Amino acid sequence: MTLRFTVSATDGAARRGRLETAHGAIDTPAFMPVGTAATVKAMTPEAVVETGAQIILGNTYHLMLRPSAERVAKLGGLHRFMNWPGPILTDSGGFQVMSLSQLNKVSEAGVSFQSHIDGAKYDLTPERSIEIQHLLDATITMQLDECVKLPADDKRVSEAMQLSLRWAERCKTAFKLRDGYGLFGIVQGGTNGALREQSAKGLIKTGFDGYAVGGLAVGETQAEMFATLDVTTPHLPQDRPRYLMGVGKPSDLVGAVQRGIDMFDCVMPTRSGRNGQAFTRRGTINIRNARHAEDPRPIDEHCRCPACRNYSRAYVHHLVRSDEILGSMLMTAHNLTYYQDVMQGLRAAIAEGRLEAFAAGFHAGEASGDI
Ligand code: PRF
Ligand code: ZN
Repeated sequence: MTLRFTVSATDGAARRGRLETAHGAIDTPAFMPVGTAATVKAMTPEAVVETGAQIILGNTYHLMLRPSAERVAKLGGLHRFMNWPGPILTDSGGFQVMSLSQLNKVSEAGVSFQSHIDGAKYDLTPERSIEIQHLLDATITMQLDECVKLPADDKRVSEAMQLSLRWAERCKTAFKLRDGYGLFGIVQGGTNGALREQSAKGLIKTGFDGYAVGGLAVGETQAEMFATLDVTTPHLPQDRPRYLMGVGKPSDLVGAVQRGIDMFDCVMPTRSGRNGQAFTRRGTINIRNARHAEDPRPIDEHCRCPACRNYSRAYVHHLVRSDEILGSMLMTAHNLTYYQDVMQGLRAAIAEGRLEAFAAGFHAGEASGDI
């Protein structure tokens, strides 16, 4: 195996593990901040490290358009380009093409689309996606897949899942084995258990270093997402990491870890932070709300982040309302720190066999409301 993954403890379906890569180790369950355009928005890499993050996510789609994979390679790869020496997982591009590009067309060969920046035409095949991720020097490369928005009928979901399986095999063939680097397959199949099982089995036959669950958090409820995980993770190998793509809010992370997920990424803490939403141990608050205008307390009394150690809600309220850059910086640092602390809490709880009590305490805290 090119990526070493060891599970040190389990609690129900949940796992406490460690993934060792060419760029460093990742304690799991892990949350990956999103660094779409070679930056975790509003954060220096040093500030990202300070939150506790051990791996970040980058995007094939954005980087192929600007500044181009070839330019990043010329400048020493993504790690050196953005000064993040740690592990980087890159998404393969297909999902972002569907959500961001103007005209796009999926065929057996791959996906063709027009850039959302200047309208220029591109073709993204499984082979080109892998080549781009190699040029970026991604620690973990994702297969190209097709993700269907829900609700959708089984026929549509099944066709996308089968196409993703054929692309998975082409990605595996194109992927160059290197020590400490890995390639993940992506399970598709919507909320249909039979399709999820078929997808997982097909991917396992091809063989990957890790298995992602894609096609969720695309319009279904949390209950439907959890039910889908319940019928998916049992079909995945115990000794390989499992990654739930594009998820989620804190309660999604807790529930998915309880169902055997090891890795997550989501724009929520960064994007909604810039927008004024702060995650706290007592649920979410909107710092733009007038009730914070003269509040001398920090966003979260129990938070170790620089925003909560040094600044009042009143000040962050003023910054965010005034569209000041520092408002985005402090809100992002806070939210990412909160997410990392939830993950740390989950890891400790699994190791000590008290995940159920941890989850109960988490939900009680969220429900208690801001005071
Ligand atoms: N596939 C890929 N990236 C993704 C997803 C997917 O299904 C999702 C779905 N939540 C987020 N990001 N390649
Ligand atoms: Zn904080």
